[in-house]
Amino acid sequence: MTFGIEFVPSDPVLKIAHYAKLAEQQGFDNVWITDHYNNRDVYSTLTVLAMNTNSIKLGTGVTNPYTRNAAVTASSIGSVNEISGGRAILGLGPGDKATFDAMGISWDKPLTTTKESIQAIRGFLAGEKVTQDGDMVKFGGAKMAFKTGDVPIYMGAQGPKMLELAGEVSDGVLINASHPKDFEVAVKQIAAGAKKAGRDPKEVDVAAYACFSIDKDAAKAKSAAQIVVAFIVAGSPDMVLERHGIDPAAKADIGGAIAKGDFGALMGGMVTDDMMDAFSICGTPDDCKARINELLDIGVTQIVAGSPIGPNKEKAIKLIGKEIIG
Ligand code: F42
Repeated sequence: MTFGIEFVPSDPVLKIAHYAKLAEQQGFDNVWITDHYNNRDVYSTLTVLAMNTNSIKLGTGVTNPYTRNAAVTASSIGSVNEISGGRAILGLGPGDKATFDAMGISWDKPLTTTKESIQAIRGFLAGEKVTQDGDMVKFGGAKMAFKTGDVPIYMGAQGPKMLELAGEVSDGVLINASHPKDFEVAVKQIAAGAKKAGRDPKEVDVAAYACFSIDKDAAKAKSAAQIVVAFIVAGSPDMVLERHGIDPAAKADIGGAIAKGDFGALMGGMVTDDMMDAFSICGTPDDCKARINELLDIGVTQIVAGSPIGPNKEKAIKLIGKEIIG
């Protein structure tokens, strides 16, 4: 098993570098930086992290093929790979529709676009001249002018077809989920894709990209994660809520409270314990360890501590290092 940590560059980059350095010292294997146009730029952030760390792997968690052309992505991640001495990982997903609407970008054929972009990026990273006439991604003989080195490609995926594609073509998959029930389903879909492509499913690193909150005081850990869980519930497909025995009607209530900024209602009972259990790894080190062990038994191979990590990020990173990784 490996351990990753996610940072959203809504914080200044030097602050993230401080946390990433601490995470490296505490034994984390990977740091993942999210990509949204309205935060600090993912590649600038990864570059600063590369200059401030020595061994931790550095990934986009995740970028997308709509705001950045596949050749530009290959050049950017190849640069991070060179600067970091071969520590880069490319995490790529189809992106977030709401963000693209705001940017005036139409979100057509996300699965096809992801698949064809990965095909092109693999070509660029291998130093090939890429000529491609896909449905969504086309190149007329483009080639990197420097050696990027080999960079593993991970996919951000939740849906059945995306997970199957990840099994077919990716080195790993970052799944926004925290509960064994979701991974039971996901692992089967990844394995089906791997089988289709004649691969051993074990070649695919299955990462639980989880809402994570740890503290010696379970109540503090819970209150730090409640708002994140509210957003997850509001954005989850009905099928996923039903899988966890949560009434899909709760989605509209929670979405409404988020829209009104009524955090009092969210924290005061609207986000139930069942929702916390379904959509976060949360509590004392022992609580978190118990959930992690359940996930490992099902086939998860990387645990990514995602937002909020804990009520106090620095303490939480040290606690994970000492009580869970160590
Ligand atoms: N998105 C960001 O924008 N930034 C981030 O930093 C980010 C981080 C992140 C980390 C982990 C993670 O798992 C996801 C993350 N995401 C982030 C979101 C990510 O980019 C994707 O939005 C998300 O993972 C995709 O969700 P999904 O797997 O449910 O895929 C969607 C597109 C879906 O609908 N999938 C369907 C499925 O079954 O898997 C397939 C739909 C399909 O087949 N579409 C056809 C096609 O070709 O695309 C077209 C069908 C037609 O007829 O039009």
